[in-house]
Amino acid sequence: MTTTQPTTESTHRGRARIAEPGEGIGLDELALATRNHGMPLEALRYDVTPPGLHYVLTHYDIPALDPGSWSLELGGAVARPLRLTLDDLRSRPAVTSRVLLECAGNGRARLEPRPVSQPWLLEAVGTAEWTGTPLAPLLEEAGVSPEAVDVAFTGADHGVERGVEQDYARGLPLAEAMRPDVLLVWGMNGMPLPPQHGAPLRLLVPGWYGMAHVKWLTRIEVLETAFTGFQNAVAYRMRTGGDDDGAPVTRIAPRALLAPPGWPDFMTRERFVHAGPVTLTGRAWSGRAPVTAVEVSTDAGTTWAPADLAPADPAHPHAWRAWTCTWDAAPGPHELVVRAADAEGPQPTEAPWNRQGMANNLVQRVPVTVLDQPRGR
Ligand SMILES: Nc1nc2c(c(=O)[nH]1)N[C@H]1C(S)=C(S)[C@@H](COP(=O)(O)O)O[C@H]1N2
Ligand SMILES: [Mo]
Repeated sequence: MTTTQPTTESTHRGRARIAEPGEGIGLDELALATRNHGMPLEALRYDVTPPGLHYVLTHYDIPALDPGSWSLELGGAVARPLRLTLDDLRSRPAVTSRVLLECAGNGRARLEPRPVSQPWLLEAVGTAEWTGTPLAPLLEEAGVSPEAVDVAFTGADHGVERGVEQDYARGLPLAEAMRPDVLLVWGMNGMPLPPQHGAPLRLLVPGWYGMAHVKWLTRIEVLETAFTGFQNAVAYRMRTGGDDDGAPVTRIAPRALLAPPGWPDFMTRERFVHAGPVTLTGRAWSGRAPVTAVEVSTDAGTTWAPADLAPADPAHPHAWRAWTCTWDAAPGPHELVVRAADAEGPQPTEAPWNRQGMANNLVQRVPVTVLDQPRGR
């Protein structure tokens, strides 16, 4: 396997494609959508997303790795390079941490014009209990160079993206890699990490969008210069024009989601409820600052009412928080809208567009038809 080649805008062959006005989702996007599934929004009811309901995003193929012969290399600008087997890692102090993951492309499919990529609506999210060992003590044992700036994490998966052949790799600023809550993870929800979530070992960077949590880890490399691989320099940037560098995608922007109430139409997913009091529930989160409020509108955003937000749980600062409110539903069509705010501000009600459809935390809108006939079959 070749290692990741440093890539810049001028050396990669293809740019992310933007759909033509009115162009529907294509078979290429459908192929990605069937491989990379979202979390059904009714699963917002669980504090911890049950196995198989957590979203999955894999750029290339799930690699074939034998946990018995697998090992992790920790090298680069360190005094003492390390090679660690899974048993070596599991014999170290273990931590279990409840952490939400969200793909940076969540919400992409609703952008106009649509960036052609994994066409997420709003389901690219989940919360799991991850078990692993903190990374910082391993970096300390290896002896990080005082000149170090970034740490590069490379996965065993290999593919081509916009003409660039690569192993999936991401660079993380050293200060983030040294955070005590950054883990090397081998367990998920009390079970071994499943293949699709990065077995035998993945990185966990609480608060950051999904791309930072490198799966199928094989190599950690301390760097004295900024990492310039494709997934940092080209992908995962907030580009608006064709040539601007764009700010890097980092921490998760605030979002609230509503577990769609009532029952759906099979094809349109339109929702129906009976008139009367309806309990609305959902979750809210932010990776950049604590969530301060959740508001709900039942008239398409004209008026807003505060929801009851569960208090922050100090044991789980990077999990989502439940919210609830009661809606006195009158017969007729309604549009429910929810928005979260954190200390840095609320979710936008207009989509801020960028070329790759990254970090779009536009508010969720849920059309609901309220029926006045009594409940029955
Ligand atoms: N090695 C590797 N790590 C990866 C990816 C990948 O394609 N390869 N995808 C990333 C992206 S974009 C996301 S959103 C998360 C998804 O993690 P999950 O599939 O466990 O939900 O994994 C990240 N880690
Ligand atoms: Mo992602």
